Amino acid sequence: MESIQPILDEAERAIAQAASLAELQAVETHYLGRKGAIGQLMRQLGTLPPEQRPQFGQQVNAAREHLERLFAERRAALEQAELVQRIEAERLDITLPGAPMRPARLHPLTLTMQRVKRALTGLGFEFVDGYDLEHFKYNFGALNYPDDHPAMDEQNSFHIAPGYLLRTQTTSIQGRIFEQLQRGERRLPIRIAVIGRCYRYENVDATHSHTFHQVDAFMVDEGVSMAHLKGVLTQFAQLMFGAEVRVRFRPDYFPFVEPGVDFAISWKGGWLELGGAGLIHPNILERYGIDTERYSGFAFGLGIERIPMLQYGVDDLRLFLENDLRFLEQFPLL
Ligand code: FA5
Repeated sequence: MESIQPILDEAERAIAQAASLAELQAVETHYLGRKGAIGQLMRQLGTLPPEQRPQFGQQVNAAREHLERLFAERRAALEQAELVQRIEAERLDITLPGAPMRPARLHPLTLTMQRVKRALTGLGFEFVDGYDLEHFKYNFGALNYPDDHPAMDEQNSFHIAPGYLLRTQTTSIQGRIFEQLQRGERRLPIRIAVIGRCYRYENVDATHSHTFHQVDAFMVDEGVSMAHLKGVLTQFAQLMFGAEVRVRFRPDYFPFVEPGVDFAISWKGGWLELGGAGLIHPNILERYGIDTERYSGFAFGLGIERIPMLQYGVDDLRLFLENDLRFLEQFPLL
């Protein structure tokens, strides 16, 4: 018992001081392992006189069981402590704010085009998709441009391949629609509109860009006159700019209309040109087999960029193309 008690005392201290499961494991190996202190005591058994052996054996076994219990208790306590620690370390604070969601907004040109579409749809026009990459024949040929007409130089264009260019005007939809009429895919009367990008090889400045947007609309029916054109554009202007707005039409020339006008709205004491308009040239209607004794049509084409420039007081059209967030973030959230 004299040789056992000091080992027991020492082991109890070591167990109590073990601060982690790994440490406890090392202590356990030291005392209870195959070459441990208790094992060594057992090996002393053979050196004792036979009459002392049973008692010594019992005492060593009792010491081992005592230590085994202490180890089990300490292990349970350490496991519990480590669990608590891990739960604490992995704790989620569900009151923390989430990752910020950046609310979206529409580009000012998109907002404007949505409004234009709504206004013209309300006035009875059907929007169709045109083509950014267009045949020369639709962009110019179908629109009554004579082969050597200087207008084709005026609208310096981006030629992509022989016979193809980036459309310079959304008016290029007309020939396609008239062909659909000829093929019997549509029937008169028609009221068609198209909105989208146009491209011109042009010097860029505060009001002109190589890439910009237009909306075109045209109508063919019996007895369509300039009065209808003026009525539609007046209503359109009021829907877009408010009931107070006034409209102005002045004679202008485009090969595809006769008579042709330019169209302006009153703005801050002056007039602001939005685009061109007129009655569809009879040459075009006849070319597509439409009886001009019976039918006539009007057409207009307007630049889109001007509209948000007015409404938001933007003085440089290039801002719409540059996608500078400091500019775009000033527009309303969705
Ligand atoms: C036309 O493009 C004709 N197709 C309009 C038309 C249609 C007339 C139907 C008659 C019947 P114009 O080249 O003037 O016309 O352009 C119309 C509008 O597009 C201009 O008033 C302007 O607002 C806008 N626009 C033209 N070029 C540019 C440009 N480089 N940058 C920004 N806007 C432009």
